[in-house]
Amino acid sequence: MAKKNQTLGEFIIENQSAFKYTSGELSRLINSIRLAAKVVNHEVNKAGLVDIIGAVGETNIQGEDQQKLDVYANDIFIETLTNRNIVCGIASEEEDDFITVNSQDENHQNKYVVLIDPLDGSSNIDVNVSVGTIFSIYRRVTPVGTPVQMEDFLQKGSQQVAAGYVVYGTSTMLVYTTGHGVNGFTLNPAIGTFYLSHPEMQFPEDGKIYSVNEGNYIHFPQGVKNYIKYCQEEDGDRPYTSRYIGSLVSDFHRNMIKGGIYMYPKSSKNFDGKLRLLYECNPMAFLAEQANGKASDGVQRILDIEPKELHQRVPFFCGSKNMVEKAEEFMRK
Ligand code: AHM
Ligand code: MG
Repeated sequence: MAKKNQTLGEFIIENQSAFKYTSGELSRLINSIRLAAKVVNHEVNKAGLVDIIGAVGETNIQGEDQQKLDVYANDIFIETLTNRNIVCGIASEEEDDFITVNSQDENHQNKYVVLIDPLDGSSNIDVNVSVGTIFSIYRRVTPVGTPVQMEDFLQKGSQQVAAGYVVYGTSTMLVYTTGHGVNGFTLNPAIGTFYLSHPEMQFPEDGKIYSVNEGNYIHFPQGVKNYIKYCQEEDGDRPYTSRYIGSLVSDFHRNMIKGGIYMYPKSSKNFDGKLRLLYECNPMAFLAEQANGKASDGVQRILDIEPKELHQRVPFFCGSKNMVEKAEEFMRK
């Protein structure tokens, strides 16, 4: 049972027995993500000081090279997961291929793979808007003791054992699920501890917010255009409010708390939409379903899609159940 003000560390230990396999490996893995999140948070918070501490590609006054934040976040997550010898493989938005974690001393004994988008929405960094990290965790399907294979990463979203995100916002939060609901933890930056602040998070069944990049409107399929017009019509609780940060994690987080739908449809410019199935849509879809919401590509449940490649893109409609169903209804017409 989630208790408010519990620390994330305590929560992980207390809930370990709820996992299907209780070797403690998944707990250690979530603990490493917690650690990497704190390190990245520290760096993200300094981003505005770029004129003072030096820009990307420059050497700062202490003689340190300044790195682009998405590259930095990628390195931190990979380093943390690799050094602690916890996973057998990692795939990242920042890497063309998956990384085999070569645990020589343990001979590929690790059972989990992690897929991450280390810094989603990173174009927002320059303007001091919230960004996030998204992660997705699976048990490998190939035998332990052998190097990890592509098929370990190309699993359907329904096979995820855990997923979550970190939002580096007005406060920094880590929100995750292991298939037993969704819990949100807020970082107290003064002491570097995450506390349970949002136990058992749920999407309201209905919402009043729609989030979509309307600049792409003329390129959207007719069903999507009609749904957007429906959102804008005066009728009952409509028109809805439009809110689009352009940072998936933040848009999702707000919609989960307030009720809403996030959409990144296909368009005549991007036939498969923009977002990546494995490390953006699947983890968000798992969280959405665990929080009583829904996620679809417009036709099909996201978590049922059979992945074909690591960086595959899919159209994405995610949020309050009744809103996603309504959008699907428009797209079927
Ligand atoms: P990124 O992984 O390159 O940061 O792109 C993903 C982001 C999402 O966070 C956001 O919702 C979307 O791209 C915004 O795209 P657009 O600017 O096309 O509306
Ligand atoms: Mg991304």
